[in-house]
Amino acid sequence: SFGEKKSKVERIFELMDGFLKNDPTSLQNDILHHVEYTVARSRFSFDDFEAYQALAHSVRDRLIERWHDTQMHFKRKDPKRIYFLSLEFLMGRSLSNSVINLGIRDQFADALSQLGFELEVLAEQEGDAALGNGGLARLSACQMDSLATLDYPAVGYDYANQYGLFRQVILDGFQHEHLDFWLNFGNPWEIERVHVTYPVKFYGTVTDELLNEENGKVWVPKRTVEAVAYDNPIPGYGTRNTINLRLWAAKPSDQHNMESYNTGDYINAVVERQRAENISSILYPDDRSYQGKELRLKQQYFFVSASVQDIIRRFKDAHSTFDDFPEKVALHLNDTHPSLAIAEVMRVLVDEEHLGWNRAWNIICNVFTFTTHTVSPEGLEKIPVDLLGSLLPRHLQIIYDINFKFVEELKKRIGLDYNRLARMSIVEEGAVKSIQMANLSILCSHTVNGVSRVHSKLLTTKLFKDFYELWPEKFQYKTNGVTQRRWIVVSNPSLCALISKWLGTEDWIRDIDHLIGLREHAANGELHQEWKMVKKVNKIRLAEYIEAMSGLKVSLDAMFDVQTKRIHEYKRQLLNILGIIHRYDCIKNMDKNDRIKVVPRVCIIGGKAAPGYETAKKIIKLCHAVAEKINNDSDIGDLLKLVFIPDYNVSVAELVIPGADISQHLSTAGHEASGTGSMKFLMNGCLLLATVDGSTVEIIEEIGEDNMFLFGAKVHEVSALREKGPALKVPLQFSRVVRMVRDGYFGFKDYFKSLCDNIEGGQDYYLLGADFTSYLEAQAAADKAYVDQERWTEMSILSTAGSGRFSSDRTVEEYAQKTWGIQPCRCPF
Ligand code: 475
Repeated sequence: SFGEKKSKVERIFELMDGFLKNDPTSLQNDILHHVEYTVARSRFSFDDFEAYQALAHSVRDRLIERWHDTQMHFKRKDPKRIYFLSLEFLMGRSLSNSVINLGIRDQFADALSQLGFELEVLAEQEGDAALGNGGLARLSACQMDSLATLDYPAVGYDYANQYGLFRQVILDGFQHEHLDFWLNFGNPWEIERVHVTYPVKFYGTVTDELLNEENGKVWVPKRTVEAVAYDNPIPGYGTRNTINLRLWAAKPSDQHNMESYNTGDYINAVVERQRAENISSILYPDDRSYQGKELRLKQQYFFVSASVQDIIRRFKDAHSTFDDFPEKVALHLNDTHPSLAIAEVMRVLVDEEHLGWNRAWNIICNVFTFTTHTVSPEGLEKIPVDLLGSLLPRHLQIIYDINFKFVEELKKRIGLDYNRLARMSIVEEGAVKSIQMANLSILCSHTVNGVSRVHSKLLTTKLFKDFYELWPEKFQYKTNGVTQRRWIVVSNPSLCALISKWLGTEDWIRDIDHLIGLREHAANGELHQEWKMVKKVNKIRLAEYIEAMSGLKVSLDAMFDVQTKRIHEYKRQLLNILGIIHRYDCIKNMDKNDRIKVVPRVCIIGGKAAPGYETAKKIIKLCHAVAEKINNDSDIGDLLKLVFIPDYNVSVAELVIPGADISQHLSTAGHEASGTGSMKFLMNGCLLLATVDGSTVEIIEEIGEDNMFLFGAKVHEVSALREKGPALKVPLQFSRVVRMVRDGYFGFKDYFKSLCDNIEGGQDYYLLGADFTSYLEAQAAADKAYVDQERWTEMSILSTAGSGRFSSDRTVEEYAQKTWGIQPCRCPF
């Protein structure tokens, strides 16, 4: 009866009221409870790792509570949701971020200290969730944090990799890739949902049988894999909202390969079943090239299919017709990697929901949005038709049908310009006939985004010019941003406290516009003192890390000069190393009086190379070879040191970035779509030495040229320089340092030969020689500025003060309004 029900509900709420209190005793109770019953260690003896696990579970409980409230609230309000599909999320660690966003950091710290533990020490026990490669993947993570904080009804989707990005181990200066067993000790931040599963189907044939007059077809798949949901709650800051990152793990399906069982081949059937799990076992460690590998395609379809089923199930729970699907659903393609979702939604609507082609197509064109992170045509994803046709025969048909209608329409609009038709066609007729996923994504998305202004210009004038001319209104750009929660509050607590003190408020953590208020104090001597102290604290932390890692002692008086990011020729770590060789060479040739004037430097380089990228691996080796020489030269002492930081990942970045005085962003102009590392350094009061590329253009507008060190050819100058080929003049200093490498001054003469060949004799595609002089000038300007510590500190304060525009809160707000058409949906407290 109703009365009984009501009392049951009341009882439940009464009980829940007693849960999860945040006073020290309750927190300690919770932690000990998890030590005893979750981790199953004795409360009389548990180490830091076990304490971390128990702590993590206590935090997780609090996340789950808010997660439930948020999901219930979304369900009730049924707002338009943004579904963020991305093959990569580089989340890093969760503990510190969670307790800060939940607003219970200090309470936990107190509770732990009474138990004899330090929150910071326990936080170090956590492994990184490295489900991604580089910029694109970390951007997804920052955007999730902003979506949660700004109360947007968002869900992130990806597959659950068992091994994240490889762990980089350096042996004798060479990179080795080791498996990252990050899940071996369990992952308290994810919640297994054994009841949320969907079958994902592969292979097979499409019958000719028509389902209806509008081309619905029957696909008879041959293999089925089960997708099981793993939910990762993402808490917002200053809100109860906690959104979901849902990752799909592949499990063998009951229907899987039944035939083998029936033929009595039991062992093979079991082995075969194991293979299903391979789909979600590994992350492709390459962040540029596409090799058309079947496993990669399987991963893409696997996560896309499960996500689409989940999205449609949720929609159908609340709606009886698909007509309002576009009012309730925004589907975002984070690069082309998830773009099979287009064909999958089309397939479900036509073949399973029987909407008919035109109605389905109309829906498609109103729900998809797309962001590309690429600048070069070689970076565009192409899937060989043979591969797609064998794995997903029905999807290939659908893509062909979409293309046929598109090309017919196009002919009417642009006439029989066959070159242009071929460029725009989704199907590329080449040596290997393939599907151009970018063309598919542009055609089917109502909004196409670049990630900075320069990038957008390149897209509309070069890469996607043909499409831009057809649909200029589709093209937008949103300059990337990063979250100040992770990149200041979590990673730099001293700076966080200092900013709040001088602004007189913590509001900037949620509303970044306040940060600009620091500008008026930029010349204040008292702030300078405190600002320098904070930098020093962070430099000490970094210096201790360097010493623990490499045994190298570095001087805190030196300028800490950092370049950390994936290793790529276009990012020109080689230019940095050649600059360091030049600096070394100059110091060696100086007399005593001049040496006194040298500004001491600690040059720090870090980043992973894709395992198959030989040139990038040689650059890592060269860095070590040069470091070996310089660091062991007693003649040089503290004037110059070079350190390679291995295994650069999110948690290493959290340590390195706050400790940097200056950071380098050296991409040849026109090659970095945006760059987001620079924004993190900027927030941490680190000066930038950079080319005018990617989002540096916008950074200049905020910080001012006078407060940065800019150099190098501009985007519009690059092609003319390249055309000069061998006639391009390079400075003597450049030839001299390259010769040192060539002649074996740092050893490994033969091994480094190709690196030298790549940048000399008209081969210098990335223009290291052409930019060398202005690079050295920018470095000299930095040295000069560093001598005047007050001026330097002012520039540092102005860097932080001007970094507000580069918060992912601003980026996400723009996406919400101009691309996704979504509204905040705040969970009441
Ligand atoms: C850009 N990764 C940065 C950043 O927009 C930009 C590609 C293929 C497969 C796996 N990963 C990738 C990228 O393309 C990538 O990380 N791109 C980067 O995206 C965010 O700031 O300039 O290079």
